[in-house]
Amino acid sequence: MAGSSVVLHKSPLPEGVRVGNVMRIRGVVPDNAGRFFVNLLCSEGPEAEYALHFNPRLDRSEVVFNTMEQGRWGREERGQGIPFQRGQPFDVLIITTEDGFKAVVGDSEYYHFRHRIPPANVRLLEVGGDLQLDSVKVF
Ligand code: 9QG
Repeated sequence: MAGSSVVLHKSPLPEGVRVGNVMRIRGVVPDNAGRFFVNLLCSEGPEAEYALHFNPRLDRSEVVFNTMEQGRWGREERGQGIPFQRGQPFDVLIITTEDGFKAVVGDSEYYHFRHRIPPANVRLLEVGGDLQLDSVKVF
C-alpha cells in the first residue's frame, strides 16, 4: 500500500460544484491495489475541509465515504459490497444532486452520500492512491 496516499491528479474547480455537475474517473485497479481515493476539497492544510472523500479499499473489501472538517475526519459511511476488483478497469461517476453526491460505478448507482458541506465551497478535485488513472473529466 505504499502508494495509497499519492495524489496522481488535481483539477481546480474555482466555482465549486453545483447540481448536475458530473465528474468521471476512469482507470484500472492494479493487481496489488490497497486503496485509492477521490477527494473534493474546499481547503487544504492542517484545517483542511473535504466535502467528499470517496475511498475504495481493496484491502478491506469496502468503500468508505466521509468528509473532513477543520482537519478532522467526520463519520464514515459505507456502500454495500465493493464494486471494484483488482486487475479490472473501472468507470466512476460522481454526480452532484440537490441533496448529495451520487456515486455510479459502471452501470449501477452504488451510493448516495448526503451533503454535509455545501458543494459550492469545493475548489479542487484530487484523485490518487493505488490506481492506474486513465482519465478524469469534469462535465
Ligand atoms: O482511517 O479513514 C476516512 O474516514 C482513515 C484513513 C484515511 C481516510 C479516513 O486513514 O485515509 O480514509 O488521507 C488519508 O489518510 C486517507 C487516505 C480511519
